[in-house]
Amino acid sequence: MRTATARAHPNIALVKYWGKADEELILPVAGSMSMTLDAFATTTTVTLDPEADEDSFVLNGSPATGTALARTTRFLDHVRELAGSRERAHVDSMNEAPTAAGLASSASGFAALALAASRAFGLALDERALSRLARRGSGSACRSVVDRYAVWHAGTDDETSYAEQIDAPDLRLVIVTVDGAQKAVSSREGMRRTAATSPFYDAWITSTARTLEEMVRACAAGDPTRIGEITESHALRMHAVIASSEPPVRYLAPASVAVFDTAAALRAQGVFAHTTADAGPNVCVLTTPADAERVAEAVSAHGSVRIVGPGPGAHLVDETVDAGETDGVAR
Ligand code: 2P0
Repeated sequence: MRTATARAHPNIALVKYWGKADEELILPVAGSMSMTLDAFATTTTVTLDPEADEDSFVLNGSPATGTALARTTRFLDHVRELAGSRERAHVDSMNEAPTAAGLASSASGFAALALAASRAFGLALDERALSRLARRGSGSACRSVVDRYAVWHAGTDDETSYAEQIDAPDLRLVIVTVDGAQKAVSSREGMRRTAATSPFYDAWITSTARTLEEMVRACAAGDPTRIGEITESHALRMHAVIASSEPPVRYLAPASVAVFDTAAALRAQGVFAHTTADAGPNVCVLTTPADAERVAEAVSAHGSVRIVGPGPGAHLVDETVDAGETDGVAR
């Protein structure tokens, strides 16, 4: 029996991904940049089952059905194609992120699944190939393959669209959970709507490409202040282009906006605090290790807080191949 277990963490983009150039391959309209977190891991075990006619998927102890199962099967189809296999698999996945934290589990989920499934099916992918594979499950998952900070190169085809590590100063994110409610419009649907209806979409694409170049320069220069400024501007720009869709989508709640204001007030006092938010009401404040506690205390009036830092990319936890099947036990 072949089985492999892998772990991966969510990531928070400091330059955002919003919009696809190719829905099937999940190629983005522009590159993005993120911090892989040191918390909220997904741990996934993939076990090949030569007897089974279908894949099965258990998420947090409950059998998944419908869209969740269909997306996993579709992803495993890519892995089978790469491995030249027709075997079905059982996937067991545990997610440490509280649903209410609003952290997209699709990034950690597909990064962990890409690694566990590729190993279970006997593939030894390098980081770039693994990032490309994870991207097929969910765009942002390609960044969770990478340690600490990642740049996702938009690319123009399957081979050229992948994430790789980038050096950046040691920073922290204060995650503020302001609202546990499910987001009104999924990222996937929100992206489609923005692309189809926003009059500002072309400007979003061209400006994001430039912003990413500027972010890469700020990282290379080790300039945390510029990294923070770009982070907040780009997040607000993403929310602006989303809000300009028809019918409009607005992800930020009043409490989310209050966090932006609190961080601005802290900045005026010399504290490092720059705010970002994804496709939901929860907010992250980028700060330094020295200022993290102070920021967390100030924004705790708006929700529950958790300080996180840069963490590891997808990694293998365990792997077993029965003796006799191939070359024995591999670790
Ligand atoms: C990001 N988000 O860069 C942006 C910012 C949400 C807001 O990547 O359709 O779940 O699976 O490729 O990766 C969320 O989008 O979308 C996302 P799909 P994904 O983190």
